[in-house]
Amino acid sequence: MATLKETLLKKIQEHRPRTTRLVKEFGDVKIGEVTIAQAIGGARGVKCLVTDISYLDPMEGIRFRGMTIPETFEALPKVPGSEYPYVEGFWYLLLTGDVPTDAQVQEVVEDWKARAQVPEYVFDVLRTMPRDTHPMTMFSAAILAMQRESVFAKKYAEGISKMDYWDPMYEDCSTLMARLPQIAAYIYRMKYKGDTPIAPDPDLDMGGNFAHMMGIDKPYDDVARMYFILHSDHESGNVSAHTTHLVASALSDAYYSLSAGINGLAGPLHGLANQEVLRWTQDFMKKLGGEVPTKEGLEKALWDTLNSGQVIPGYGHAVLRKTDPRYTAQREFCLKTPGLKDYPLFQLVSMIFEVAPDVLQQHGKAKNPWPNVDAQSGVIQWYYGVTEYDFYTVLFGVGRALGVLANITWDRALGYAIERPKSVTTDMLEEAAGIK
Ligand code: CMX
Repeated sequence: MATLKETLLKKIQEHRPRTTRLVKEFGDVKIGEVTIAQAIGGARGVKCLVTDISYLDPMEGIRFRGMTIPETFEALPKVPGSEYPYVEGFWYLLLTGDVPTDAQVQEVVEDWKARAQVPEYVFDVLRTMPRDTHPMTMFSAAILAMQRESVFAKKYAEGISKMDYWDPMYEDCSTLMARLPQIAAYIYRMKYKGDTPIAPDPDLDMGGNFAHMMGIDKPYDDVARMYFILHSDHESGNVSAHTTHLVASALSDAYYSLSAGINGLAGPLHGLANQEVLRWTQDFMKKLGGEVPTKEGLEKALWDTLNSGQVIPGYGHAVLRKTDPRYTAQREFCLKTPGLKDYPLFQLVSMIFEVAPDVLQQHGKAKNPWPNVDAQSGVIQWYYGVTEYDFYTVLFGVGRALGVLANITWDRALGYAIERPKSVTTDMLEEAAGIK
């Protein structure tokens, strides 16, 4: 059986001529135009990134390597006794585009175990930080602290060929993936659970081990697998993916790049929205003082938020124009899980789903009035005891690492250039508009 790395090399060698040919023979073919609104408005819709790891259709939602979320969950090998697949198998899929066999999944499981030992100084770094530091700051700092481990940085300094950059990048990315679950769980137990970190169990897969290190019983292992896979990748233009790609394009290694991407994920318009959703719903529940919320009360609270100039967290999207299938997948998990289905917080989130789209439509600003992934994810965590909602974005970050690290491995394999778009001045825009 070919190893993952051998399979990846074969895929890279097959793919390289396609990229080379496109640039050499068809480099002048136009795939879009840029308007003034796009230049000022966050480059929305500008096609200037390439990735084959995932694609986001505005009406359909995400496809990972061509597969929808239900297809992905269906196709990948499952952990025995669990309903959800191995995260390790999903990593194989993202990197190669192939659904792995059981044996191929086990290779990744074993490989990650061999790389999983988090250096002691990482825990020292975390312990030196004030305990009220945001967990995303801790997560990013821990990743950055490990930069001295980078095989890519070492090989680059030794003078490696461009054609081989992907290899040490793959090494760093695999090592990071193997270590992130323990770092995240350590932050959680140190910060919120009376400083009681739980050692990893080498017999468990990534999702199972994460649940174990969090100190949460089944089916939280399946929640972790589902959560990490759902949050992994959303093509290249979102802030965390784009930042990771941008930093890596300067040939910064995976540690520098992922740490930067995690900092972007920590923004309230991006990953932090999942914490904001819970904060918003909890504040709303508090105001009701234990009363069961009515649709009218909820509608008023939504308008109050909008009228005070704030966004409704968990709603809207830069690309999507329908309900996020990541939202739907988590909603379906809630509906099929006894206990969760009738859980008051889930009922409230479902009521927001009934009311918020109409309110946002009447408000008339958001191009997409439907919920995104963040509107649903906190409820599940809360139900399983993770009520410390400022930790939620760290969970997002562990999942997001799968996508962005697979992407930067391929960036190096295909020799993508250092990113350097061109800026213009306001004077130039006024000239282009013919008003100057
Ligand atoms: N509540 C209120 N207003 C909203 C809104 C929401 N949920 N979503 C968009 N709008 C507003 C925008 O703020 C913008 O207002 P201005 O014209 O005053 O600047 C207007 O509607 C148009 O925005 P848009 O084109 O529909 O959306 P953008 O592509 O600019 O932004 C996003 C996308 C996600 C940042 C935005 O919808 C938002 O702020 N949502 C709430 C935060 C959130 O859930 N983020 C998580 C997204 C998923 C993720 O990355 O994790």
